[in-house]
Amino acid sequence: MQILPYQPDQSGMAYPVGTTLDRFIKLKQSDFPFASGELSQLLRDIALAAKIVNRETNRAGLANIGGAFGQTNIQGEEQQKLDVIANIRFIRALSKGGEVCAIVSEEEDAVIDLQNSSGKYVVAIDPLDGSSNIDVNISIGTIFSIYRRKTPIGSPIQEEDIMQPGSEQVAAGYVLYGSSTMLVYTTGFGVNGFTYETSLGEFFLSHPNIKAPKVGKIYSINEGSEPEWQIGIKDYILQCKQNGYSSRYIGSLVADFHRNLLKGGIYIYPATLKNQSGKLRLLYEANALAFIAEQAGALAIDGEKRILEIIPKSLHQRTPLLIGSSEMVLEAQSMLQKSKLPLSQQMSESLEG
Ligand code: P6P
Repeated sequence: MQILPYQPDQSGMAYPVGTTLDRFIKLKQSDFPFASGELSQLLRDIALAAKIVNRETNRAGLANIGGAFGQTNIQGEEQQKLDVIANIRFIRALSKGGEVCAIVSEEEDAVIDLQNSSGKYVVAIDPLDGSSNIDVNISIGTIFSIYRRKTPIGSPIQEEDIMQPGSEQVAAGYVLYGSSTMLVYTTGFGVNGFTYETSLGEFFLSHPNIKAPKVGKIYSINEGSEPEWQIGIKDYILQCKQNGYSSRYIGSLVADFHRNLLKGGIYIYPATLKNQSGKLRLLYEANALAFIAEQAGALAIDGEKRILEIIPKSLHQRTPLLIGSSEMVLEAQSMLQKSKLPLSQQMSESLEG
């Protein structure tokens, strides 16, 4: 009888593609020498909620859960039914998992204190970003940041547990509900992407160790607000056009960010007259994507400084966001710095043309 050793054909892979998310989390747990598995369990809880939201998203057109919910959230944005469902699903999964003490959600005015005296982690989440695209079947996403609480476990939640700069994140990720559903996350040791196999109900490692190209030929910005851009943004986008770059903007941050991360490119949501601090929220959108970007060798700034350095001052505060390939972000930053005028003066000059 002949016995031959199993030879997996995974040449050069740090982790064999096809590894399930659960197995990968377990394999990577050793990155946290003193971890006792809570963060791993928390990541699994998020993945479970993502599977449920994925199912609801796919059924939206059939199960009468598409469309508007008839209320607006603290942002003054009309809540879509799936926004509300996703918010409930993620909060329920995080509260049942037992690892989380507090949640900041785009859909909730206040911080949710889970009254969990053993919870070590705080989660900031946008349960379903880009939800106005649901009715027209465009990709949407979930964005999450994970922090360790600062105050003693078991004591009342304090502002310092919540208002942490993005540099304090212990993990961050996004779920992209697109032509396939993907979960991409980092714990500070690189970025890995998992694709959901619906027939098996499992996420499988499909994009190990994602590294963003240092330069790309794609720029993502809403050209409709061009008259309100700062001069530096106008100059940079004009340069992109002169270089023959392609404009790709689908109005769904996670989808635009994910494409630029893989192919190279820059996404810009600048300060405008309508949104003087930008539109995107710091705690549960910009910080998470900035952590992932930097872990993948890309950059994320507010026009001047790293997103991850911003000290939050309010729960739902917004920030301008320039994120993507490092050389493109640096070029845009330098053009903003060249136009030394203060933001308001830049924009009024820009409006005067
Ligand atoms: P605008 C969706 O509402 C979102 O938060 C991002 O997903 C998207 O990139 C951006 O806003 C689109 O905003 O003003 O260009 O429609």
